Amino acid sequence: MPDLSSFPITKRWPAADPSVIQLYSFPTPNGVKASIMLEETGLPYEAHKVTLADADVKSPEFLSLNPNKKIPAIIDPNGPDGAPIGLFESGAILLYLGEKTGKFIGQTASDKAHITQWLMFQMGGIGPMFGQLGFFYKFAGAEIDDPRPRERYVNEAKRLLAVLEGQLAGRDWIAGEYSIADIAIAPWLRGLDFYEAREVVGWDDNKNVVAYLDRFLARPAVQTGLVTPPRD
Ligand SMILES: N[C@@H](CCC(=O)N[C@@H](CS)C(=O)NCC(=O)O)C(=O)O
Repeated sequence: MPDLSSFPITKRWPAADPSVIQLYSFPTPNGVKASIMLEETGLPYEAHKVTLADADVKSPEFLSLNPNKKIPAIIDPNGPDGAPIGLFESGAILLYLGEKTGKFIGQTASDKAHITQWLMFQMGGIGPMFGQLGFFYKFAGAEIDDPRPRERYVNEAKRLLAVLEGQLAGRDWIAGEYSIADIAIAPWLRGLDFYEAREVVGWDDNKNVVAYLDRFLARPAVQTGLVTPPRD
């Protein structure tokens, strides 16, 4: 049985079964990328709820695994070289689990490169820009009188949606086959609804994107991943 005692996070969130992947997460657009990927690959795992409250995500135990203090993070007891490995950053987790299983990362070198390209488009573009949109449109930033931050992120979200709309013309999935790029992108599209920002970004004008999100949400693994770990 693998020994995870060298990971201080396991003191606060103990592993019931240390032989399976330990997921530390909350069902947010970044968090569900990891749970959806674990569901899609069929890898055995155990999910621990780490809320966004400072007492959880900024606790010393959590930051022992992720010094950046953000979910998701994982420990794989059966890491490369037979040793346990801890990982944070949702994009890195998707790539790692993809490489581990050979699933959803493409078969040819060019497929892999394109899937990675769209994964990076989400990590560097959609995630940060939609996140700022949520802040300035719905959350604390909505109280700021200066309209420029809101306008900037609304326009940037519209621009990114248009990129997706074009790429999805004639394609079911962003890089051809269903991949980690879709697992990264689609939860953020769903997030626009949570931010109550669909109308302001012209969601309904992007027919390919609308159909794409429906297709994604219909997958059984996605439905389970979206509620793992449960909020309550
Ligand atoms: N680039 C990181 C971002 C992770 C992230 O922003 N996580 C948010 C939830 S979606 C979080 O933990 N927020 C808590 C906080 O900022 O205090 C990743 O993709 O894993």
